Amino acid sequence: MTPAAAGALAGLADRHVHSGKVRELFAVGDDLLLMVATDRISAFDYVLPTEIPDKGAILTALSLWWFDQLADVVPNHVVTADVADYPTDLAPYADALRGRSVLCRRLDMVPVECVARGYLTGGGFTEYVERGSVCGVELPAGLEDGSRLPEPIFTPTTKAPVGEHDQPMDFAAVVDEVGAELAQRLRAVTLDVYARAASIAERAGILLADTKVELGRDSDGVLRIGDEVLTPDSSRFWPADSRQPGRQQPSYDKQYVRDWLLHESGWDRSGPPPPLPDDVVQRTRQKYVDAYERLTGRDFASYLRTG
Ligand code: PZK
Repeated sequence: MTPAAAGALAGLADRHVHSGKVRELFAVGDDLLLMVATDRISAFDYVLPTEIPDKGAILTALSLWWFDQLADVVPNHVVTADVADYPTDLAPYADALRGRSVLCRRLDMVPVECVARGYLTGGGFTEYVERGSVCGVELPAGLEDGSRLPEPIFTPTTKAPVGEHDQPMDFAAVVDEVGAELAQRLRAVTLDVYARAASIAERAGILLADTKVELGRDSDGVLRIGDEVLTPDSSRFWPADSRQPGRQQPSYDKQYVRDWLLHESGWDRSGPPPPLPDDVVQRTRQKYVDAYERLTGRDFASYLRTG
């Protein structure tokens, strides 16, 4: 976001309801929310001091495209992403919101982070090494970091407050939290979303290692998918042609950032990270554009022009 665009949003401060590391949420009347994706990027649990131009718009475009692809699997919270259709009191902010925001129904969110994994890595791999299972799902011996799982699994976590880490839950803990009927629906929907998305991504030469979805109920009690879906911020994408089980797979989007921070910047990880050099910014921006274009088959420049 340009400083002017960020400044323009200051007028929405009194309706601000939630800040994520890279997104902001505002109330629009009693029944709607406005989600705004910024150009901020996080790495190693820090929000970096440098933004990635267009990142918010790219991830918004990708998430909207996925919502369409998933519409017959699960309904979603989107009302409109066309700023011309936003309530008139948002008109002063149209330029700051265009392309990077979604007007959505306010849902009663389920207090469980719903994760599906088709490959073992990250916290799931750590848990497997320690206990032979992930979220109570027993797995065969001998799996490595990056192994494909025999079948995709549901690995829910608690929703930790900002700054804390989500904790794995087993299925019984989900039942305790939301009841048996909803727990079963959460698992089924999450695995259905994963299966549909993994098959679409595979056609684009991208492996979907795992994905996190946020579900909630609308005022009629209908379960809908909220937040953003299947972006590199909520999912792990790996290039299908270079997976090497037995080591951590390079991140599709953030690898240049991580490599520069760890090996070139001189940062010692004891405090906030330094600003990114422009070549790292530009190469990272291009990774987000590539992911959008490979997955959707659409041209990002034309999304910027026409929405
Ligand atoms: C909701 N978040 C996460 C945190 C963000 C988003 N449709 C909805 N109804 C009710 N609550 C939420 C949503 C959505 N989406 C999402 N927290 C609450 C979050 C910070 C910034 F943009």
